[in-house]
Amino acid sequence: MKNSKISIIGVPSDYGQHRRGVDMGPSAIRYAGVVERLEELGYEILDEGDILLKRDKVNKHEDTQLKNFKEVIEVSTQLSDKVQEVMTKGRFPLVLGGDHSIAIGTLAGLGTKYKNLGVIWYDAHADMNTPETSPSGNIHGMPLAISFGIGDDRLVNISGYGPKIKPENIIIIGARSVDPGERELIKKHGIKVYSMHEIDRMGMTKVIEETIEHLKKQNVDGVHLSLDLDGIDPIYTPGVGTPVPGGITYRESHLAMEMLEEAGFITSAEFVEVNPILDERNKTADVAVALMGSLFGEKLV
Ligand code: EXY
Ligand code: MN
Ligand code: MN
Ligand code: MN
Repeated sequence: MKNSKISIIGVPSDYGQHRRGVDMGPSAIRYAGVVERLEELGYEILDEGDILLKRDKVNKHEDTQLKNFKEVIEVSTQLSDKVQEVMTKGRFPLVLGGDHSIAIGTLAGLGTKYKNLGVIWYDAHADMNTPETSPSGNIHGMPLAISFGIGDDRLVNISGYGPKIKPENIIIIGARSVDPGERELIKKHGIKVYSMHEIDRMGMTKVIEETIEHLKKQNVDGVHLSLDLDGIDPIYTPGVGTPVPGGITYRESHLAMEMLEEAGFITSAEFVEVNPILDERNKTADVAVALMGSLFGEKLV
């Protein structure tokens, strides 16, 4: 990684979905040794601590069917500010979730600096539902659509502007559970998707080569990796709220991280959906930290 200074931002939010426990994700990832692992690689790590959340969760539905709407707005706004502060200090933002709704805040922060940001969305899901198409009302199924301008205006305009990213700069890797409304948006906006079908067929090497090539062609000024641990097969990462079988393997994921590291263009990252309550002996947090090792340049020899 070009930037040798990393700031870790914990976001203990479970507001984007209905299962408790994912708010403990940042603790589980710290417990799995993220700071030590990255320090070992020579990075200067600053743990910025966690975004502070009021735990007065009452599931107010307000004027929307979106769950915990107000809380998600609050978390996103705080996180966006924190990401901006970290970038001002010249540091690499490494965000630990929390459910995937936190990406709304991460991207809101990043978009203030990067006007042509590339986004790699490593996930079993497309996270492109809208209030109209969502089968669940869970905001963690919506952050990607929100970030390119589709969804509730108040979420689209977090930090006073929107959209944050361009659909042509998005690449989804690992998709295998896509809702009908999401499929339509993917077609309408020409979003690049490498589903499990393409990964099986082309192999991860080609998938990442094409991803890098595409983002370079788009002339992106930064690349954000948003890695949902449910993108990986639940055999390896059982501690997630919405597991989907038939996912990316552990080895393929390491290869992907290593190739992204070699490309040298990742400027921020987030690791989300780690839920220690659903996990087996912190396996999922361990995988998250192992993948961070590869993303930040760990080599065997
Ligand atoms: N597509 C489903 C929904 O919108 O409710 C499931 C979404 C899961 C989203 C996650 C974590 O990536
Ligand atoms: Mn997701
Ligand atoms: Mn997912
Ligand atoms: Mn490796």
